[in-house]
Formats: sequence, structure tokens, C-alpha cells
Amino acid sequence: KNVRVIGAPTDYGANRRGVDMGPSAIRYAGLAAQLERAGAAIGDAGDVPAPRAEVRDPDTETFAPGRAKFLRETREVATRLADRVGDALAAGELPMVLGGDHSVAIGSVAGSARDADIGVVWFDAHADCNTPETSPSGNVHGMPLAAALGVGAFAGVEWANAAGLVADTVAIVGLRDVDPPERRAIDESGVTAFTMADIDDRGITSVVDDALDVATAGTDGVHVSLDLDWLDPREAPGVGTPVRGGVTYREAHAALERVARRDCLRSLDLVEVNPILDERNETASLAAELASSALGRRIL
Ligand code: DIR
Ligand code: MN
Ligand code: MN
Ligand code: MN
Repeated sequence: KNVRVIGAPTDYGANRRGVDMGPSAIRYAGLAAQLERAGAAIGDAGDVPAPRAEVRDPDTETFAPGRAKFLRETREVATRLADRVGDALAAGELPMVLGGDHSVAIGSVAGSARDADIGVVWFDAHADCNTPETSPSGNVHGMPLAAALGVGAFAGVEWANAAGLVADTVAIVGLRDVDPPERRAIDESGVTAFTMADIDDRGITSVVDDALDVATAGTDGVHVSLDLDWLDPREAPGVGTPVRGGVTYREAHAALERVARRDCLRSLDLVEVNPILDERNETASLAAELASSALGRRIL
């Protein structure tokens, strides 16, 4: 498998600065070597240009009603990234996007769903189903799934909506911090959602197999979006919005090994790594390891 690494060094979509250094940190942690261990050939396409928050006004472009900070910047980067992801797929490669905050997934999902019907598995503590109207923070990293699916103010927003994606083939895994309006959005959208309680009850492999059933049903492949705050903060301290009670190191590997086993992976995001808050780059290194499991690295 040929992997094309694409960095998306944004941080304006999150409320804490620092995730813009995620792409460097993940590369420095040995992503290339980890992917080689999975038998993948890796080409690094560098980073998409991303503006610095300091030189931009968060409200140059707006959605009414509601607020989405740095909407213009989000649109610019998502558009570029969607093209890069689409190009990688057209060349027969597997695009791997290094965030950056989770708003970059608007671009990667749009690019992945440009010429195909895709499913999505979203590993996250959060639902990322807010819209400009419902968001408590105005931070777009809490909205990418709603953007891709065209919910609320995102309805008909061409650059944000993922052409070949419907809610029926989206599964979120690992929820433990959901805002009340997101609960309603999940109910109404038809997205399948698995909480940490489901993982407690049934075990990670069974839950992930169900999520993959959802995402592979009638689709050409699966986009996996991995927010590192999916893991417990003890394993992944370098994230901006840590939430206690996440998956363990072993559960995370087991989950991505199930993805590899299904042989359905089309594109992958590794997002929300915040080196400023990390301990000796261990969260970045975990991201690199998990990518390797997703690509089929085996112990024996
Ligand atoms: C919160 C946080 N639900 C928001 N979301 C995060 O701002 O919409 N997503 N951190 O990863
Ligand atoms: Mn999250
Ligand atoms: Mn929240
Ligand atoms: Mn997220």
C-alpha cells in the first residue's frame, strides 16, 4: 500500500493553541518508520498552507444565526486539503492527514467522498456534531461531522458537504462528552453512535466490528478519523480537550487492527495532537503507532 502523508497544521479551529505543531510532532515521532513496519510505502507530500490565527480576524466570514470562528480560514484549508486528498486517491494512494485541529476533517472527508460513496468511522471522545447555531464554543473542531453531513447552517454549503457521504454509513466510537444539542443531532441524523459505556459492556473489538459494518455497508471504502482525545488522557496527554475515561493503549490498537483486518481503509486522519501539552511527544508517537496498526502491522 502506498501512503501519501499530508500535513494540515491548523489550530484556529480549537480553543487552545498548539495543535498546529501536530504534523511535525507526528513525523518526528517516527511515522515513516512505523508505516514501514506495516509494510507500507510512504511518500510525504508536505503540508497544506494554513494561515496563522494571529494574522486573521475570526469573524471575517460568518454564519447567521450562530458562530463559527475562523470560518474563512477553515474553508480555505478544507478546500485545499480536499483537493490534495482527492489527488492522492486518484493516484491510487491512501491519503493520511496529520492535523491540526479536527476542523481539517471537513477537507479530508470531502476529498475522500468526492468520487466515491464512503463510510466514516469517527474515533473521538466528542461527537463533533455541533453546528454554528448549537456550538457552545464557536470552535469549528466541534463541528466537522455536521459540516460533512450538511446539518443545520451547513446545509448546501458546497465546500463543507461531503458529496458521497450519508449519515447511514457514519459511526462514532468512544463518546463521553456530548453537548445536549449534539444528542439531538445524533438522534435526528441517523448517525450510529457508540459510547464508552458500549465499549465497557461489549468490548472494543465487538463495538468496532459493528462500526465497520455500518461504514462498509454499500460503500467503496472507509474514512477513519482519529481524534487522539479518543484515548484516555493517561495514554494521550497531549490533546487540547482531554476527557477522562477514554480507551486504553491496548483497546486503541485492537480497534485499529480491526480496521486493518477488514481491508476497507480508504483515508485516515490523525488529529488534535498538541505537542505543547504533551509529555515527551508520547501522544504523537501513539498516533504514529496507531496508524501502523490501521495499515496492518502485525506482531508476528
Ligand atoms: C465541544 C468540544 N463539544 C465543542 N469539542 C471537541 O466545542 O463543540 N471536539 N473538543 O473534539
Ligand atoms: Mn475530541
Ligand atoms: Mn463538550
Ligand atoms: Mn474531534
